[in-house]
Amino acid sequence: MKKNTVLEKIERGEPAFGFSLGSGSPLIAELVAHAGFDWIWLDTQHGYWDESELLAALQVIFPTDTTPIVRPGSNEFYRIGRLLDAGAEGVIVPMVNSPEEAAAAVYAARYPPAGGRSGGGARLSLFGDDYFEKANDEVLVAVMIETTQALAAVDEIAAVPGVDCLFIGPGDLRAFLQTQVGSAEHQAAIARILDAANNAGIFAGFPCGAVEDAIRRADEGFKLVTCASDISSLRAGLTSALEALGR
Ligand code: 3PY
Ligand code: MG
Repeated sequence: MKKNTVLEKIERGEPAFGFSLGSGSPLIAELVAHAGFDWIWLDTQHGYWDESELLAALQVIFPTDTTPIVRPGSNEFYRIGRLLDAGAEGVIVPMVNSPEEAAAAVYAARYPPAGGRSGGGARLSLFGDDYFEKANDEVLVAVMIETTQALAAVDEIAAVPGVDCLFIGPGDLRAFLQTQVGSAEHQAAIARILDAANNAGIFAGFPCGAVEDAIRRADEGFKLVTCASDISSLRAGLTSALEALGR
């Protein structure tokens, strides 16, 4: 089976730097996939992907060395299975608030006996004849810790077998904590989640909007980080062009 190069990198102790896509454009996915990031985050929770655009994006990412990881809109069994059947090499499941919800995400993403994922999906033959034997080791399962409920149960969530990564949702965490990004409380929550992942022998992830933040988070020990997004890059380009025009 095609190796998950993000997992390989993280197993070597290195961070994997990604780029987030929400615009729903396979063209942009193709350009980013050839640019040289370790992974692409295709966000179907807050991004604008429909099913056929997402499939087209996974098809153009496939021949590159970039690993596609998809955020489903919800922690839903058939949704997660469909994303993996389409060729996602991992899922980042939003709003996972309890060990039971983490176990449900694992159940959807892993074949028996580790889970209950249903077998099927024509594209999977492209990954190799041994896909069904190897997929449980190669598919990355990240659960998002982004509520006070999840924070209170973070050690139990981290201990759920089959969870690879605790992925922080800093924006939602800020809202649930009723605080500001960067406040002492926000920072303590982030540190608490990183510790929980490390103590459980798994890794943690962080979505960053700027490459300097991604490098800082990687230095702190986060392994699965994004550096920027299509929308933020477009906005930055627009702002600098307009500034140059004096507008
Ligand atoms: C959050 O900050 O809540 C996220 O989900 C980031 O994508
Ligand atoms: Mg969120």
